[in-house]
Amino acid sequence: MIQSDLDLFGPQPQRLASHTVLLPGFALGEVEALLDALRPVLRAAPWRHMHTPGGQRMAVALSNCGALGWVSDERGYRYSPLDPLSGQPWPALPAVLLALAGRAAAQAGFEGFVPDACLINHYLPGTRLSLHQDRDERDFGQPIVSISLGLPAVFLFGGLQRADRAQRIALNHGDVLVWGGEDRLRFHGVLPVKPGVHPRLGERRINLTLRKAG
Ligand code: MD3
Ligand code: FE
Repeated sequence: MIQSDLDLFGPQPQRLASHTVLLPGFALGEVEALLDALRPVLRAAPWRHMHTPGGQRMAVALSNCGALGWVSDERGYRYSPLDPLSGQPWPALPAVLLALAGRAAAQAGFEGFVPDACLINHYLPGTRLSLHQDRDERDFGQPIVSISLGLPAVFLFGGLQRADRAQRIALNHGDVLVWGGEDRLRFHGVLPVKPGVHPRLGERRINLTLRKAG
């Protein structure tokens, strides 16, 4: 078969670990619908920098939508039904996000994924996210679906121990990553975003993570 025949089907899913699948460009056809859905979410729940329990201002700005949103303050990390800025419930999870997450999860082998939380991260050039585990969700048996938009990033995909050697994986505009099972508690992070201007999003990277938190 010649190369152009393969390209007709686009890049293929890549299994990065036993229960981690990268779906290159999976969200590309829905970028405009996603951005349209995010606009009112971010109007109601604007970007903010939270502080770690230790008092450090986080470099990543964030917001949330869905029944639960991830928050951090001097009392700790947790999911909350209310936006601490407005005192109101977080904006609802847009249907386009819910549907995309369900299709991506199914493609990666997790049928029936119904997230109740979407953490929205905002990176300017130079912003990084240090190595951490996601363990504030109730059921680690549920996968997480991540959608990357805007400037590319390199994520660090580590092991179950902080000191385990991390793989470096490029995450580009429109890529979707799904991980669950035994990979759910791997340490991971994002290297400082390189300076650049994305043709659609400008000087930023946005990452959406869909989770079943409650
Ligand atoms: C999970 N966000 O919000 S998502 C987070 O790009 C978070 O904003 C990052 O980590 C971001 O908690 C990364 C993609 C990702 C990559 C590797 C992982 C999630 C992972 C490895 C193990 C578990
Ligand atoms: Fe994380």
